Amino acid sequence: TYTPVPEDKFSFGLWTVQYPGRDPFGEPTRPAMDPVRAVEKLAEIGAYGVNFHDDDVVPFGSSDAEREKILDAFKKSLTDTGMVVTTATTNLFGHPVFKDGAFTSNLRDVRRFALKKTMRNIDLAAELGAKVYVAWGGREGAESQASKDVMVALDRYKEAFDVLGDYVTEKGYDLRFAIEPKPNEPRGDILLPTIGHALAFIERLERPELVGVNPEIGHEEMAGMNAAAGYAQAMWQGKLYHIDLNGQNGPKYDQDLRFGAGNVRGAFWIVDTLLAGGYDGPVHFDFKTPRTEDDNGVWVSAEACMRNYLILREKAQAFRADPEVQAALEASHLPELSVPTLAEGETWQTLVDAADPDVETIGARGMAFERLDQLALEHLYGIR
Ligand code: 3MF
Ligand code: MG
Ligand code: MG
Ligand code: MG
Repeated sequence: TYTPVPEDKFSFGLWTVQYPGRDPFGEPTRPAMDPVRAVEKLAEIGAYGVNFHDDDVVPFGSSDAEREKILDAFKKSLTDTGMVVTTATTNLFGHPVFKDGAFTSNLRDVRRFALKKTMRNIDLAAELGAKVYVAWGGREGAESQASKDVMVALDRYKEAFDVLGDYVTEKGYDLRFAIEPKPNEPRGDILLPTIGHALAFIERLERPELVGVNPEIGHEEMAGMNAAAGYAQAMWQGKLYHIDLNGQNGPKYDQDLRFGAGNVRGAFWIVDTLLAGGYDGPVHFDFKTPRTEDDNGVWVSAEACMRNYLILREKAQAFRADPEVQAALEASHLPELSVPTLAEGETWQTLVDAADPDVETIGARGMAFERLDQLALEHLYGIR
């Protein structure tokens, strides 16, 4: 049991298993991993799809001939394994040219180059059948306030998504964008730091229907946010185009633990929220195996992401199916929240004219949320 099947739609960023363990304080502890090996091993452990940055597959600066050769081998590995390319993205943060950002760099040449680099990889993404193009604003931000005019930078950010929207539309690609918010790291502050900032920004674009969000659990927790609540709002707005699942222990550096590690309770509610909202996109993992591990540890960690999702899915389903939970939901008046505040035909005038409820009695009555939450914890702790 807890064995992934294709219907689970588990996918991984190539960069997750390729991460060699380099951090700001130390050299890599694992050798570089060829993308072909990453695809083959991911297929072997039961993943359904992959997602990649252009540079994960074709090193930055490769000649056209090198690029073609590498891509041939990569495409062959996809065909041989039956792995789906669910998503693709652009590395707009690695090369020093992007040290002040890409779409919002103060340097116009950099912004133009960033768009060109993105469009080139969009062509590949479309060719390989990806349906979502992720955009994490890696270095779109600043360390100091005067160095970035945020309002003007947002103009340039909007301009970039408007150009990319024109591009996919005019090329006839069946591709939507998903903005990935993050509060900080590698910049001191990053533009579009949370799900809410991104959702508000999207509404200012020329083609808002083409753009949604790709929230990462760890990024939201770095900002002290409740990731499950953010996922729920994104679904409510029809904008949860993709997800980055991983683990994080509260506001600190971007830990990228395997999914299910870190804030376990938060992970349970993420799965419950995705099931309740009917999310049917790829169940995608963006984690990093700690640099203490060798190659074997990488695959232990990758497999555990899927296993933990399946375990938590079973627990969330059992929680919802438990008659005691259903009674507790009832006792906590959850069904009543679904009833519109005004009845059919009522207006504000009805409320103005209405008699006040018995506020003392209502105020004295408990909501029974502790019982409900304890039931959830007991399902999670595995005693129910
Ligand atoms: C960084 C990230 C990124 C994005 C990726 C997809 C390297 O914290 O989460 O992973 O997920 O760039 O756009
Ligand atoms: Mg991340
Ligand atoms: Mg992260
Ligand atoms: Mg991510």
